[in-house]
Amino acid sequence: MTSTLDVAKIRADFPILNRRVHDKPLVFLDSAASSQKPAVVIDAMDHYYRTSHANVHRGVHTLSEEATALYEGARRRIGKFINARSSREVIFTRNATESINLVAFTWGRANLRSGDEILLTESEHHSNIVPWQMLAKEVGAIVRYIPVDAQGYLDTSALDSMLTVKTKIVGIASMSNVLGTIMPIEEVTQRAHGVGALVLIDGAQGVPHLPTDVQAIGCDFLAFSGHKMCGPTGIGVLWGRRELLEAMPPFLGGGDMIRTVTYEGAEWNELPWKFEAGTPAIAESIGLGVAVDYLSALGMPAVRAHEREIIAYALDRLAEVPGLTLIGPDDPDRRGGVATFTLDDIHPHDLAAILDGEGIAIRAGHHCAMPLHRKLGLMASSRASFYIYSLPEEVDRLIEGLYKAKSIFKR
Ligand code: 7TS
Repeated sequence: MTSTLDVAKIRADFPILNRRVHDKPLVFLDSAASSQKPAVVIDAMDHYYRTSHANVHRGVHTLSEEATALYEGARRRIGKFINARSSREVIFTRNATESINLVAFTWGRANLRSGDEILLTESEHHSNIVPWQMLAKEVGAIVRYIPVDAQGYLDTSALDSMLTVKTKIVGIASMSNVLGTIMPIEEVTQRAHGVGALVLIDGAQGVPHLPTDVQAIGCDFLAFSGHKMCGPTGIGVLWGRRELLEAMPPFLGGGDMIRTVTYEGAEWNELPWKFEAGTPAIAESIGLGVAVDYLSALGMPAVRAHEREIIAYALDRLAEVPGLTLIGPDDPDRRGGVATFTLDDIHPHDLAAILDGEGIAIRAGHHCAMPLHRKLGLMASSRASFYIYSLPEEVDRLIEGLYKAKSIFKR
């Protein structure tokens, strides 16, 4: 297999990959939950704290100016990474979850009424279900779900009947964290706009792994997390179309998000700060800016090409294992670097524990997609997920681990 990325060189950038777990070289196959971090990101955050830390947007003093320049510089680079028209459209949040909640509780509360419909897919992460359910309960709206078929593809023919003038917003992940399906977000966006609905893309999985261009997609909101794309935890992004963000009320109130305050009331700051109440995650945003530079230098098309190769290899190797049932598409062109499966009747938690003994980290459980698991007739599944540092040899180690689990359980 010839990867389009120099994976050996990339691996040398990630200190944690030298670790041993249970005296075996670590095989980290849980990047869909959170990716590892290259030294440049760790060093940038460390350097910031050692040399330039002060609160942002506050002082006239040198350190505050340096911190503000770093913070706002990161915002600009993140905006370019997703091809935002303006960095004013890039709002820092804690994570994708908070970004989606922000839209549900500001735009949603202001615009949704009793009987309005919120359209999601059956494969959404809880983060793109629960905030909408909470909003729906509050305003009397209805949440509906576009079906996903047995192969893990979205049933776009259902859009004909499900998209109506009642539909006010469509929420869809660009890539499913369980099925791995790369979703037809451009088509869904076009058709949703056809009935006047807005579209929120949950890019928690898509943005780290696929080239993402908000102008090309044509969507209205994009939510993603820094920690799944080589950045730190505690920092996420909401991108939104400027006119929409301008019209939305703020989410949280406090310092930084105001222009003026009197004892009687307040006026809001301009974008993006209107949505950034309180002292933000400064070091984390700087770390995410560096992570975006790191991914941009590799090139997101090359990142995708590498993951396509590794998932194609993983799907081939997994298909050799008797008793293994793959969940999601078997076409690597339509699947990201996520391989979810069950193995005989071995509980995913037992399997994950056996693999951990071999130094292999996978995720077991419902992956925050309980409704999808219930629809598939499963309580839980096992998931191996890949990233820029994943090697075919690691897929081989996984397969060996699966055979070991089978022999322990005499399957
Ligand atoms: N949306 C999708 C599609 C996700 O995969 C996740 C996290 C989220 C939203 C929420 O991201 P957060 O950073 O706000 O927590 N997914 C997973 C996962 O698959 N395993 O752990 C977290």
